[in-house]
Amino acid sequence: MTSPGPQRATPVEAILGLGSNIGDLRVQIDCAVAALHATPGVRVIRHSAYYRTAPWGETNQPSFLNICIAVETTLEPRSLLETALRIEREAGRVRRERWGPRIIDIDILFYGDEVIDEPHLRVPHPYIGERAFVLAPLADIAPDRMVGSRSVREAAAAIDTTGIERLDWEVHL
Ligand code: GSY
Repeated sequence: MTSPGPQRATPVEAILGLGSNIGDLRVQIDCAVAALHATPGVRVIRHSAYYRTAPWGETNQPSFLNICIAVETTLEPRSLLETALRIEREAGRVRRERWGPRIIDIDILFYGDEVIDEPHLRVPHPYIGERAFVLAPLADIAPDRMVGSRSVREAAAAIDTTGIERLDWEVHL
C-alpha cells in the first residue's frame, strides 16, 4: 500500500459513518471496516451495533445497513478522506446519483473537535442532526459528542426513528 499521506505526531479520534444498500451489505460494511483498520495510521477503536434503515433522500431504493465507528488516526483529515474514497473505489463503488444506491459509503462525521469547511470535506458533517440513520449508531459510540447545541444522545432521543431497526448481530472489533 502506498503511504496514505502526511502523519500527525498525536493521534486524533475521528468518527465515521458507513452505509451500504447493494449486494451483501454486512460483507461490504465489514470489509470496509477491515480495510480502514489495515490502513497505516488508522486504528478502529469502537464499533456501533448494525442498523437496518429505511432509505433517506431517494426513498425508492433498497434499505441500508448503517454503522458508525470511532478510529484513532494520525492521518490528516484530507488523507483520511482520500483513504475512505480509495476503500469505496476498491469495493467497486461508482459515484453516479447523489442520493442513489451504493455498495459502500464512508463519511467523516467528526475529526477530533476540528471544524473543516473545504470543498468535498465539511466536518462535523453538516447533516448529522437531521438523519436518524446516523444518530442511532452514533449514539452507541459517541453519545456525549455535541451536534449543534445538543448532545448526540439528546438528538437521537428526539428524532423520528421510524424505519430504523437495531440488529441483534454480534460486533467483531
Ligand atoms: O449518506 C449516506 C448514504 N445514504 C443513506 C444511508 O447511509 N442510509 C439511509 N438509510 N439512507 C441513505 N441515503 C443516503 S444518500
